[in-house]
Amino acid sequence: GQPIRLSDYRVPDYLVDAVDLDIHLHETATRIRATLQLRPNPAGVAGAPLHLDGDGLVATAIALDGEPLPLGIAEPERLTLAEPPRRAFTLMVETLVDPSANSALMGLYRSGSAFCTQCEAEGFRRITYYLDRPDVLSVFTTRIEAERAVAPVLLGNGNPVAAGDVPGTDRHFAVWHDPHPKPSYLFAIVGGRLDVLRDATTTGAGRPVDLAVYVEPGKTAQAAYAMDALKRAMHWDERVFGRAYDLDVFNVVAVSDFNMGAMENKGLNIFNDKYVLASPELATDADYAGIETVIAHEYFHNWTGNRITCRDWFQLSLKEGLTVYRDQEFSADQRSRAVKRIADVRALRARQFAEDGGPLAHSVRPDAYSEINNFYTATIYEKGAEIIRMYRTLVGPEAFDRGMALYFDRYDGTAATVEDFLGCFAESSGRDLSQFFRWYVQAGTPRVTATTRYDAATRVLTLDLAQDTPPTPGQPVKRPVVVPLRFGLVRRDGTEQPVRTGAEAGLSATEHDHGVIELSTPSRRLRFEDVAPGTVPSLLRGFSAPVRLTTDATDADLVTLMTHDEDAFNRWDAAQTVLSRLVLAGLRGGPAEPAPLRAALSAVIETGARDPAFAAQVLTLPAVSELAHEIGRDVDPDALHAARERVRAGIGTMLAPAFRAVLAAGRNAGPYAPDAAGAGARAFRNAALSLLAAGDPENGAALALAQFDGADNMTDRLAALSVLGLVPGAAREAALARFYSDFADHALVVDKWFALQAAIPEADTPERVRRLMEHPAFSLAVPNRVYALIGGFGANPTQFNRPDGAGYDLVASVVILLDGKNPQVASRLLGAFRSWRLMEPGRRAKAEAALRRVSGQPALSPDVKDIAARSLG
Ligand code: HT7
Ligand code: ZN
Repeated sequence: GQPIRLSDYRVPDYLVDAVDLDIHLHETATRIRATLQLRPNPAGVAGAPLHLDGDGLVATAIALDGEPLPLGIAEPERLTLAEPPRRAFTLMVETLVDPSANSALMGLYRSGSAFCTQCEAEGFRRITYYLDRPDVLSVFTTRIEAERAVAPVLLGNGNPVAAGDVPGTDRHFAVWHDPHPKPSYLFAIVGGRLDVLRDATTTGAGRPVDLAVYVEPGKTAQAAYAMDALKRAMHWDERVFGRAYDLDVFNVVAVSDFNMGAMENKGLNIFNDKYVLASPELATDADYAGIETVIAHEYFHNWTGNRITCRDWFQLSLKEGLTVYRDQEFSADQRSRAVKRIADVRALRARQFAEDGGPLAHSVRPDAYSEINNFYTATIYEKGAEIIRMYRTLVGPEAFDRGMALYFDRYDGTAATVEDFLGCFAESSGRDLSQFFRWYVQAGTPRVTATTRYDAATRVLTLDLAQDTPPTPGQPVKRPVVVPLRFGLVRRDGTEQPVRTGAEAGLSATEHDHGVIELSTPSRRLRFEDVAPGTVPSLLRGFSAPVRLTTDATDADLVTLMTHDEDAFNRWDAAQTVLSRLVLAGLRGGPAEPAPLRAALSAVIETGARDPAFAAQVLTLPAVSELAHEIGRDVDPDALHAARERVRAGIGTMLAPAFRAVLAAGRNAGPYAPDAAGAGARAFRNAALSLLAAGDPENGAALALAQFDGADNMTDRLAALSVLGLVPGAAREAALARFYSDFADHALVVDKWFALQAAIPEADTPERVRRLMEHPAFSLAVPNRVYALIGGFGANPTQFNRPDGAGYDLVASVVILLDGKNPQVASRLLGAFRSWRLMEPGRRAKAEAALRRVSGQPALSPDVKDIAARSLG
């Protein structure tokens, strides 16, 4: 269809004051009676026709103020009242839907034996006709009725107000009322046979809140960590942002069929069970961290998304970027702040920079879209979160806190825009933030270059900074953005060189006080006086802006930063830069010996006893996909992967004794606990194991096999299996077979087994993946299975990007096969092609042919059509 444009936004002509829903759940014929209290919007067009959105709906009855209307006014995609009353009126519509036939998992559908809903972005219109747009806020009351045996649990938004049996039948009902006006995308119900883990908390103001996590029967023990994370998130939001919960109950439901991670429906969060269920035997440390993050994220939406929602979907980052920022801060407070930052930046560079540098690049506030479901992206979420972090860096923590408080105060109960949000910080700081707004409207990752010149005679260090943003689709010309560069000067002896303010340095007093250079022009020169020889500027500390920074630092300078920088993020980043330089040098046929890093890496390993999580991050090289973006063109991923493995092998060999000592020391580790300390120690040992195995595969495989056999937790077991995964042979296949037979009953663990095999960098992997698609545990109908096996394969740099095109063909074929059933999952899989233009010409031609095969299919969904077209465009 036609793209939707921000410039076409108009206020709705009608408002809905109240919605009453009466839902009779049935596996194949659920009846929904919706009674809407409507009135003309004084700000809209008087006497305009009323168009309610539908998506594949069938109406069985319609009445206006109690008078029946002809069913002909309802088509599958819309219901029209040509001349609605010019006063408040009541519209009743009855629809009939088949949840069992709903394979797209949008609207009302079945997951296992439960009924559940997913309404964001436009799923409510698959349940009933409605003004399905986020700026229409209404008070919802929902009555749900079902056979008691089919659905003993009946949940809705808000507070429970009534429940009971339907006399003379085997049916029962529950009534839920949500006093907070909300848009339809936050509506939800759940019905089914579910077990529940209960708990309770009290807000600072004394409101008691009943908490519940609903899971498939028999799994409540696996919900304990999610419940714990929920309570911590609730307390944190009160303490840090002053936001308290606002209902009597908070329910979380875990389902196994879900297109994304989770959904923040008011008072009734629905989760992909992957982000709820955990036990030491079945979940890894990364899974636990993911649960903590996603539970917090959905809970935090209660204020950033629900109480204050988005005026339209162009404002999606208003809630998503801000809520990601909040969950990142929460996790940073729960764990190591530096390590959390490193992990977030690694993910940002891998996913968001890749998106921003390819054909799917779009701005954080797009001005047009053809399929909103395709805009739940790393740019909206992660780059959006970086923008929030930059506000804080620029205006300082106090003005940031005042701006947030102003936002909550002023916009509570409304549907807001990113301009509204920015206005709060302009007001709280007294600053003009109009140039800063470019971060929302300009796509692409800005490049910042730093060039230094040191004059030994005058002891003056000159720093020249420059910025530019490469063109992105539809935005050929870019303007300079405001780049906050947190910085310091590190002397060769490790001490911090004091920085002076004043005209000679070119730094403003604010910049000096904040320790932040604001680069808002194409270039800028700074002069630092009385600087000791060998002093290195440390720029972009804490990754203070989402940019690609290139400096003229020598390897020795980087080792200085790696060893001495007071900023842990930059210590890590300096190491990453040296390591990626090594890989790229090896790729060009030059020497790629890690010897110059021996002392610095040894020191990292030594400090690993104190900060193992940080050490593990230093010992993990940039991913092939990240290195590919650094190279920028004509990439041969086989050669790149091989060069990266050679560097890993070199480090593994050079530091083998130290790594063996790390492994030996870990043998006495106590019982498993999913806390930051335990997770850090395991990450460190497993990084050591992985590098040892890179240096000496035979010995590494033996060590990995021993760890695989002896592990008492999934983290160590899976880490060992992935090391084995890189060593072809019978031992690997036997371990894989044993892993499957031990965990065949645990679908989320079987997903790890699928993903691990899909990641094997060997020529027969496509064949293996095709075979696994026939495995009884695989199903194209379950998003988690598809993401694990096909999504996992799409992230395999050498096999997805095979020179013969077989990898591209495999993913393209699955996309085509899946599109008719679940367009959202199909279009996410197609995202694997986001970096195809980086490849050398042979691969590029194969990728393009596969994309053309997809785009040439008849009857494609809007989701896949949009991604295919933009990928080729
Ligand atoms: N706000 C939620 C988005 C979401 C979603 C969007 C489209 C299709 C299915 C979906 N499930 C969840 C998730 C979040 O950011 O919290
Ligand atoms: Zn979200």
